[in-house]
Amino acid sequence: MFSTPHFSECFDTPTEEQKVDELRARQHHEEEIYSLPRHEGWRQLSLRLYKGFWFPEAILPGVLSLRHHLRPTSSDIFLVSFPKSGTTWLKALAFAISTRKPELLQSRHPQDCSPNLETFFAGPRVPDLDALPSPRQFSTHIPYSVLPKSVHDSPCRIIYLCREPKDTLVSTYHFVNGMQRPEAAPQMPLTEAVELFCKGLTMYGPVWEHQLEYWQESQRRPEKVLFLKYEDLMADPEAIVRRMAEYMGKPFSAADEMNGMVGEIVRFSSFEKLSGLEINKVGLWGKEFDLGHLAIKKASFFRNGKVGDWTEHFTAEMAERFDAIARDKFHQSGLTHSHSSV
Ligand code: PAP
Repeated sequence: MFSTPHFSECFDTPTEEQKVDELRARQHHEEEIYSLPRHEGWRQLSLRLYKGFWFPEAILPGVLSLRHHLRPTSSDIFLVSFPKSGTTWLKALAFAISTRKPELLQSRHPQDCSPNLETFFAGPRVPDLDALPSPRQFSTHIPYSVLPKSVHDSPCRIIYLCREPKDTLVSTYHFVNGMQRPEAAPQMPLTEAVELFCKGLTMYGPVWEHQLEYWQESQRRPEKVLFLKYEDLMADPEAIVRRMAEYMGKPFSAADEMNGMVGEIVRFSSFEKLSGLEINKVGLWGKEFDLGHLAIKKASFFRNGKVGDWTEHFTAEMAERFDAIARDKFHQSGLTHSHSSV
């Protein structure tokens, strides 16, 4: 039985000894982070290059910490995506599939249904994940090659949601320009966002390598990685929800089918439904993780939720630039993006 995770229970009051150990580990991580190449684009958002990918500097302590501390169990499910690829949707669906209570999404922001691991670990305390009820669902944006070996080696499962990078860029562009902090940073023009994104200089970028790593692992070990596409989810949500449920070890029973459970999960997780709820419209998200400077508006996880919105923003040259990179990077991998041509 899946019960509600209480993230606060993962942070007991530390002993003096724990405090000293955590402080030492933190200082050690900071030294390592400050030695990494740095870039400041995207409205002064500081990025660091770690193992071939650009991580937000504020999150990197969490990445280093969880690489050290994370001990997955075989029943854990990791919901993984490149930022702005539909993580919120994936979390809502996975939560509703697990609980079989999609109506609970009316009183809970989907981002609060499963902790983002690197954010969870980025604060001053190391969370005790054993306090979370099993089966646990986590989310992360960490590339496959940067996940700890414990995740690679464990029978835990990964669901990866991939989105057409042009739509991901447009979503990122609006998200970053909508951020309240840093207050002084000017709005960013789209041309500059495209330039940085194509060079991989974006949160967890480059997107193409990110997607390719999970794609290749899903081909090698389909039991380990279920590779889904935002566009397929939009085209036939019920079919994808059934695949997810099977993969999560929670297939729908004849009674579920009779009761219209699949349709209810799709309906309660839909953009239209979620974006209209007060709980998803008002207030800031992220405050509880002691990362106040990263707190973002809850509403900013819902913009318009469309496939192909890039056609409203891109010139033909921008689109060709993206498509040329995809052709080059995905060459002979079998990975393609649907709905990608102008
Ligand atoms: P994150 O990476 O910060 O967690 P994420 O949820 O991946 O954010 O990205 C938000 C995008 O998913 C937004 O896309 P857009 O800017 O192109 O509109 C958001 O609208 C979209 N999204 C959120 N919820 C849903 C949903 N239920 N169905 C479809 N798209 C959704």
